[in-house]
Amino acid sequence: MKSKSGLTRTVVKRNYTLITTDGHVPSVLPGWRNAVVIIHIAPVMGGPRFAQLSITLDETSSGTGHTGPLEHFYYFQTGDCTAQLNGKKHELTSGSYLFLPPQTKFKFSGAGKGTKLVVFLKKFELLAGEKTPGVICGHANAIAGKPFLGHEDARLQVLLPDHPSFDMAVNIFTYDPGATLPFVETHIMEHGLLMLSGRGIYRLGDDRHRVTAGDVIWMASYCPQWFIAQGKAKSSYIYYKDVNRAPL
Ligand code: UGY
Ligand code: MN
Repeated sequence: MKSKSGLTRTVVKRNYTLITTDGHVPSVLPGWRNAVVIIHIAPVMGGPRFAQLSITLDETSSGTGHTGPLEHFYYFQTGDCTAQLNGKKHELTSGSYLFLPPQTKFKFSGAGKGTKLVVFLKKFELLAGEKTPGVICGHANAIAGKPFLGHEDARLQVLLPDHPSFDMAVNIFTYDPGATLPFVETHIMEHGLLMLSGRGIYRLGDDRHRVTAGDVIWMASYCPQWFIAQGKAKSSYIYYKDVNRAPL
């Protein structure tokens, strides 16, 4: 979309970024062909310890590679496609998700036009005494939303096992209109977030921003954060956080 004002809701600060769709610029990601890749969050920003991407595919697209020392998480926002993981086939539809541990060979192909993936990448940290988790292929519809801290109007779907062998969590938070994060959170975990639907106000640090579907937010460790859902429809976001590891 062409701007005649030079204005944007995008904000880049030391302890958070809000990235709105009007500023997106695709980049090339090795291994991905005929795909629109947007890298929203990356360590080069100076704070994040992970990366968050969106990848849009069509019938001609493919993505091949090897996770190496990284873990990959893919959430299928819309569309469908086939993934071959270490040679084994998985059929993915809207709402499917994949967790790929280090040393996993992957190939994505056979996508429908407009298939959209949200991707989180992180260097996996093995915890002494634990095993590296295996591949997980799941669907958000199979994960019940549980009231967050007892609040029935703000429900959390926890997509990955709550187990110390995992060093990342990915959750979907769904709010009824008017529901809020119950308090202003300030914590060591950092977040990467994509607004999936709805709209509201996000408090980030000392600021408050209008947010809507398609917006991406990075919250640094200890960035104060709070959300209220606005409008007549439910609001939801998918978000990443680093978990289960010692600070030093
Ligand atoms: O898991 C979380 O820290 C979550 N409650 N944070 C958030 O939604 N900003
Ligand atoms: Mn939080």
